[in-house]
Amino acid sequence: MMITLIKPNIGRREHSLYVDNASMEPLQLGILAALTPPDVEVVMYDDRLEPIPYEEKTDLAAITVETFTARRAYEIADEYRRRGVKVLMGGIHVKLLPEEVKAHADSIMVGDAESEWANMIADLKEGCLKEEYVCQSFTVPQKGVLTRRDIYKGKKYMPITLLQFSRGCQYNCKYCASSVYFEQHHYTRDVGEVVQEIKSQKRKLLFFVDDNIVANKEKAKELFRALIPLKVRWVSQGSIDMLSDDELMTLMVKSGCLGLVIGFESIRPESIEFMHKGVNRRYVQDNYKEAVEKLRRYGLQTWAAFTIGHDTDTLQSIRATYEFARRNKFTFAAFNILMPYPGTPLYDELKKEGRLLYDGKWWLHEQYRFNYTAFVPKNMTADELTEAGFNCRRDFNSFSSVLYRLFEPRTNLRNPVRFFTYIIYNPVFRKEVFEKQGMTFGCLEKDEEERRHEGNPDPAGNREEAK
Ligand code: B12
Ligand code: SF4
Repeated sequence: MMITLIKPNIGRREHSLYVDNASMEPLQLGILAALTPPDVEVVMYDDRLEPIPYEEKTDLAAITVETFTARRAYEIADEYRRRGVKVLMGGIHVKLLPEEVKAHADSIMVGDAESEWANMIADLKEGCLKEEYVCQSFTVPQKGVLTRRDIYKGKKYMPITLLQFSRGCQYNCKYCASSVYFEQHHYTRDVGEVVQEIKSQKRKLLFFVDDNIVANKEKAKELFRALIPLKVRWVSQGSIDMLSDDELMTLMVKSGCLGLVIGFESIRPESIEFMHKGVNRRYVQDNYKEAVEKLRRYGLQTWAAFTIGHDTDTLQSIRATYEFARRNKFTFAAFNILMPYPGTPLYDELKKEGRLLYDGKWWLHEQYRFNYTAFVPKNMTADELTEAGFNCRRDFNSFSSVLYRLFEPRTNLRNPVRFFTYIIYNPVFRKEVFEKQGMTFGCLEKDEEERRHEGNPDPAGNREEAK
């Protein structure tokens, strides 16, 4: 028996599927492979990097679905089903909108797969796959499951190992899909198992893809203590309230942390209140002066994440956000347009107020494009917000800004590793600003047809076209 695991792309850029130059290994598929009994063969195809060989014989196509990849995931699912192959879908979007996904799948799995994957395989073997598997969340996730990384071999991924220490987050920022998925819970893995997972592979550069690695500060300290002897370097995501705990920060740095994605979200206290981001309340008061100073003192290279388009934002305040990020010489920054992800309080609120665009289902709409505004903002038009977001990204990643931000002695110029991290990744993200803007969701049937007939087109060729 064989299972084909699929990671869908977002969509198309001009006439070819977008090729992501900076793709990372899809952790969820490595976990699904690890959960699969040895008598079942597993192959994995990553639609971001390679064509999907629909003609290859398989017993099940198991597809991971996020909201922004849903349209493409459905195209892939429909093609497999047209060929008589059974399709199973799982992932965040499945939990957010199970009924929508069901229309494209023989079976769906709702929630973290660990509790139901083996049952599903037993049913598949018996030929009685259920329409729906509802998983239970374990207080200790991924217990006894060592990610199978052999499925990534031979694919052009970034040389960084993805793993998790924890899942979820207890906060409830109004726009956050993860908060809905995990029902405002935070679960931590067994530290010994995390150490074992790190030792089971060769890389020293790690990405903990936790929603918030410091959501439980005492558990995080336990992890950081265990990381110190491993001499690894790592990055992750964390909420800004970590800065209130000096012991935590000292251990974090000692354990090899290079930097974190931190949700600054807004420089306006009223916007922080509007989005229910209580963890930022204290830090926004002095315009993050204390926070930025502390991050520099600890020598962390920060990826500052902002969301723009809140009812309290104006075009001027959005521009001021960009200026704040440049002035503070953040290593990287994201200026994400506020997105109404289904299932979030933000989505429900905008729906109630009749402010959703694209029939309320931007992720399926033919006219919707990546990084476009999907709702009617209060103090500007949707187009103005889209343009303001693009301008922030373009200007923050401009050559003059990259040069200006480099000269931060305690972070970007702290040592050769920091310097190279800065110098290598800033151009990658600059390129992404232009390549991703306006990308369609999904792939036209015509393109799919072309890809099938072309056999195995060289992804580098597509990349040339996408420039
Ligand atoms: C790491 C990460 C990234 C990485 C990608 C890493 C990679 N491998 O490519 C980076 C930083 C590049 C990234 C980018 C983006 N991301 Co991101 N990302 C994450 C993060 C933090 C972790 C994902 C992960 O690996 N989780 C670990 C695995 C093990 O968990 P899992 O996927 O949930 O899988 C479990 C279950 O869902 C289930 N399951 C999953 N798939 C399947 C499939 C089947 C068949 C079955 C049965 C079960 C199953 O079982 C798994 C094991 O328990 C999530 C947050 C989150 N908690 O998911 C956001 C998240 C997925 N990202 C999000 C977003 C919005 C984005 C961006 C669009 C942001 C932007 N504006 O640019 C971009 C787009 C990416 C792109 N393709 O260009 C949102 C998506 C919201 C949504 N509703 O879809 C999330 C949920 C964050 C959030 N707080 O809302 N991201
Ligand atoms: S702190 Fe981050 S992960 Fe937690 S709910 Fe808010 S946005 Fe989501």
